[in-house]
Amino acid sequence: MSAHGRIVRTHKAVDNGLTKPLKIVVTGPFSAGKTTLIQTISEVAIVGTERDVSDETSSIKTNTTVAMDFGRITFSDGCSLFLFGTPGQRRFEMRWEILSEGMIGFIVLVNAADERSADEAAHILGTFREYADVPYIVGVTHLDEADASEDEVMATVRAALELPDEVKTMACDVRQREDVKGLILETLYGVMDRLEETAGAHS
Ligand SMILES: Nc1nc2c(ncn2[C@@H]2O[C@H](COP(=O)(O)OP(=O)(O)O)[C@@H](O)[C@H]2O)c(=O)[nH]1
Ligand SMILES: [Mg+2]
Repeated sequence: MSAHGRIVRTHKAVDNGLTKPLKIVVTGPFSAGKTTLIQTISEVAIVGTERDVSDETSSIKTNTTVAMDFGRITFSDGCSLFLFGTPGQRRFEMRWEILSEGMIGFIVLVNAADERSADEAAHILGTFREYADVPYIVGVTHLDEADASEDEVMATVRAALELPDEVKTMACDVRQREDVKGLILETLYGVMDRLEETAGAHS
């Protein structure tokens, strides 16, 4: 089915009773691109709080997100998609569960140029899968800065995250709007597929 057809179907599903704003969580390790993804696509200001970090990560980046990032996309029929970005570091893990409440799906970002990123993402993915059995996709960022080829990086990420075949990995640069749209649409397609499977199982 065409992308447009699928989006229309998404809206129909919303009309059929999902009246609450739809929520997608964006997670992943430090510097994977969570905040950037939300800034690239969102129509409202980010409410995440940036503060200097004094630990060993400060040499990588001078700021880190200590509170969640928030974004919103409103579709033409007025229905909204809320995006919540998690703070990446493990010491904020207790907030993840609160953020993930009611999510319809989530996006895990992995930084291809940081060798620790995939293992850290595997830990985060494991934690999120315990919170809720919802569809998710994996976006691989910073491929332009990676030493290995895209194919190699993708294979490494799939292995590190032990992804089942049905879970998609997408190469993306979250500074690019089209890439972010692609990630969000894939996440929504996953949600639609799951709804169909569930409907099929009950009929
Ligand atoms: N070169 C490159 N930089 C990227 C890419 N994606 C994100 N960035 C940059 O990586 C930095 C960290 O991103 P940020 O959104 O703060 O990461 P977060 O810690 O996951 O929120 C920012 O300066 C982004 O502009 C990418 O694909 N390539
Ligand atoms: Mg951030």
